[in-house]
Amino acid sequence: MSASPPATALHTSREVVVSGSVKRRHSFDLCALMRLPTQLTGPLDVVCLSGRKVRSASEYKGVRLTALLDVAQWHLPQARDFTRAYVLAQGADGYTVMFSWHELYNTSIGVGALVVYERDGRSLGDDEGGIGLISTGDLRVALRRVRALKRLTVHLAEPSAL
Ligand SMILES: Nc1nc2c(c(=O)[nH]1)N[C@H]1C(S)=C(S)[C@@H](COP(=O)(O)O)O[C@H]1N2
Ligand SMILES: [Mo]
Repeated sequence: MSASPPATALHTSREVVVSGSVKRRHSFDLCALMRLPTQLTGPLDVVCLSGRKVRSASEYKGVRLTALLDVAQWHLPQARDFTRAYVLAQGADGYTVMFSWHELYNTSIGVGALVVYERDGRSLGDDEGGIGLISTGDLRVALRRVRALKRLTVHLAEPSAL
């Protein structure tokens, strides 16, 4: 009889891979994340689209999403490619959310978009998905809170022909 891995192991992340339109594909484990400048969220209500409060946390600890992207470096060959650049953040279960270059570097959303590894002073366990993402500047924080963050993929949106 083959033992299947526990369900939690399939939905947890110990490493985030940054790929796509980047100069250097890069993978960040917990040690690599801890070497980047630390950010704290402060007290936070995690509210879903319905307005339901999923949880309150006194504090998440992590690093800015832009810090990871800056290590990998956006590959933007043409002048003004940044205006159509975006990143998809994907969880182990395929849950995917999007941030545009503009949101991250040209609005305050980028300041609060964090890759997190600790909550209320304790590292995020496998039951909580391990490494995650949270966008503290969102009105409904639960939606761009990605559990078990596995991949960040940089894309350039294709404009349609005129
Ligand atoms: N990987 C992943 N993250 C996810 C989701 C999901 O389905 N998969 N659902 C989102 C939604 S709709 C909600 S309400 C919250 C629930 O947060 P919790 O699992 O921390 O309670 O997770 C968000 N993050
Ligand atoms: Mo939700």
